[in-house]
Amino acid sequence: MHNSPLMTVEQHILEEQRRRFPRASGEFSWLLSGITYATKIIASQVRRAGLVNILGSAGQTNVQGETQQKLDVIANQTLLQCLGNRGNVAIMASEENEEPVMVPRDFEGGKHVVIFDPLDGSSNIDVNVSVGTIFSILGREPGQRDPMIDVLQSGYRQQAAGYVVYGSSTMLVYTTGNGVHGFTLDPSIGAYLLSHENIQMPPRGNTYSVNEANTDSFPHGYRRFLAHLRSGNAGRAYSSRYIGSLVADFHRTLLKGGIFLYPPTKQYAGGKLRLMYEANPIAFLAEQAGGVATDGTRRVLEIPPTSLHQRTPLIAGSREDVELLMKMVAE
Ligand code: P6P
Repeated sequence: MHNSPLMTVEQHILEEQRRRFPRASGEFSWLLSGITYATKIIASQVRRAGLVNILGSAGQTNVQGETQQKLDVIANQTLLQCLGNRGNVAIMASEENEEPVMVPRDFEGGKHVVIFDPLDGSSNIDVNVSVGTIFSILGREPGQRDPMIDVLQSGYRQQAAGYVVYGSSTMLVYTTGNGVHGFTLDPSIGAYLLSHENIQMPPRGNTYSVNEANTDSFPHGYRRFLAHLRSGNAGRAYSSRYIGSLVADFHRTLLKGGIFLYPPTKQYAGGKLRLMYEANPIAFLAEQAGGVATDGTRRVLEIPPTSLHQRTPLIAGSREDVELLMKMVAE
């Protein structure tokens, strides 16, 4: 039983920054508190989605050509507002915006770029399935230049990354390159409290997570790998778990081990998931928790970005499971 109150995420971020950068000004912590604040607002909207009739599409379509759910729009606007007033964010890039958004007042001096998927898996909202917010924070040298130079940085350059999963509880999971830590929102006090310190992914799991409806169009190595897991000759029995919401599927993989896969398919020959605001943050977390994240052949964090909304295959999970997949894909 804790004899002192659990640590809040803001305290944790501040202490982590001070430990690593003794002269830290706290400005990075201030930036991250913009994300925690925005996600508390989003959580309150998600929790009431069925009650205030904000379900159903906003009648608009986003850059992905998908019908925007009203909550998508609300989540996106909330993040843009909460991050736009931090004073140290120069550029924001969102799944919901075709182009990056420059913060007029801080574009000159801002030292950070924040890239996010405001409400990933939003098509699941109407059926009350967990959805999530995914974010990635990059550094930039202050100064005027093409914002795409600052945005299109490889994943290994991320300063921080994380997600909030709006599930049976609301949980924030983040890393600044010093391990992965989880915080559960206590709605009674509106604070994210440390609940999962230094999350480590088991070296091998017993769950695979993939949309099996696409199996016939997966490259051969993927089909061999999945058949091997199902064969009973994999040394342990595997279960299949797939929610169709990346944050929820990865969160389970992070905590329990196993492997999440979104391979190339007939419809998405280059993969469906987005590199900059889905695969890169997830890959940073996976590696920081002792796991592996690949596009099937190379490390996700080393994929050179060429456009903001580019897609990639994503396989992330326990080291032994992912390395076996990569071996079979290479054969
Ligand atoms: P499929 C949700 O739309 C999403 O972007 C991810 O959250 C999820 O992992 C994936 O797409 C599900 O795609 O083709 O299996 O429905």
